[in-house]
Amino acid sequence: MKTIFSGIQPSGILTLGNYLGAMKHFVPLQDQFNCFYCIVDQHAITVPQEPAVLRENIRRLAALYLSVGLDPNKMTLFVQSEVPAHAKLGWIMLCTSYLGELERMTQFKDKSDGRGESIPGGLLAYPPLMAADILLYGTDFVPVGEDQKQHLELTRDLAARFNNRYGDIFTIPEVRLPETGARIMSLAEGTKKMSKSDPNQGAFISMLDDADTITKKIKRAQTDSDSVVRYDKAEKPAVSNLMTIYSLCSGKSLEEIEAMYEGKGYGAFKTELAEVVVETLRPIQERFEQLFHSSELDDILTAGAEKANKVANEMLYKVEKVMGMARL
Ligand code: ATP
Ligand code: LTN
Repeated sequence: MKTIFSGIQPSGILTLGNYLGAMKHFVPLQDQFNCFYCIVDQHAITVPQEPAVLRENIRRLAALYLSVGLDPNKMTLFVQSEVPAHAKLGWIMLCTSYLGELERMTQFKDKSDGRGESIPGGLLAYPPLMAADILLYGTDFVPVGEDQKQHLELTRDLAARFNNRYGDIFTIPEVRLPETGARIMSLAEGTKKMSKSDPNQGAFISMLDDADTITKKIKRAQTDSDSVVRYDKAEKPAVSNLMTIYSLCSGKSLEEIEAMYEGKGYGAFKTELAEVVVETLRPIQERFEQLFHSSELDDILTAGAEKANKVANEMLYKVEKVMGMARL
């Protein structure tokens, strides 16, 4: 059976972009693959986090993973910092990387922009840690949104570089992007990615927003002045983004949506879009409420870490052995 690995940062409450671009796709995979899904808290601390908030976000993310339909009997869910092999292989991968290739990463450039002399070193070291996450499990496929494609390419380069030097240790992983929804845009700016750490709360829909908030955010979402519900990514990025969200939440095609709102303007479109989004998130939010405070959640994470530690430690040992670090 082939192996899947993916991670999400507990750096805020997940957005509809995280759901449509990543999490939603994790669910059917659990029936066909050996899946590892990770709460990457060590990635989240590459920018400052408030301890109480981080703790809550880790738990929230764990509950959300399960609320969308991931089943602990079918996949392994765990917290990155509970599996020390990640940090250890992360260091080795950092030592395998070149400064030039790390500095070229778009996410590094975006997140370090405006920080002057105070760019956290972790932002630069982030992709080698991500490579370690993936390589520890002999991963074949990594389902992610489009923004992570570059990190996946680096992961492949690092794995190949290591294998060239030390022998065939790592599986070279492949990225799996969703056909649509790989890049859901901000509600405030149709050309910018929807991001959970956006300081403008109106720019994203959180998976835990209530119906009222969702409706308000969608009503205020950016559109354009021609009032035509038509999909045109270049000319009408904001409306096209809302249509993509509509399509992914309702199962209707973009053509059907265009036909439904022909001559009706944005008002009716936005009202019904809000309903479709609320209905998509409602069952997830109901399950979330039950899980968040349950001890079952702790048991699942404990069992997940145990299983992940076993697999990861085996790989780490192999790596350290070929490098001359493990005692024989
Ligand atoms: P942050 O804002 O803290 O950088 P993020 O919202 O980009 O976080 P991550 O935790 O880094 O979220 O990403 C989790 C997964 O969601 C990744 O697979 C990522 O590619 C995907 N993802 C994030 N934002 C979007 C988006 N706007 N559209 C589609 N997929 C997305
Ligand atoms: N870099 C990713 C989160 C992430 C990840 C991973 C995704 C960390 N480790 C391993 C896939 C596989 C992000 O910022 N979205």
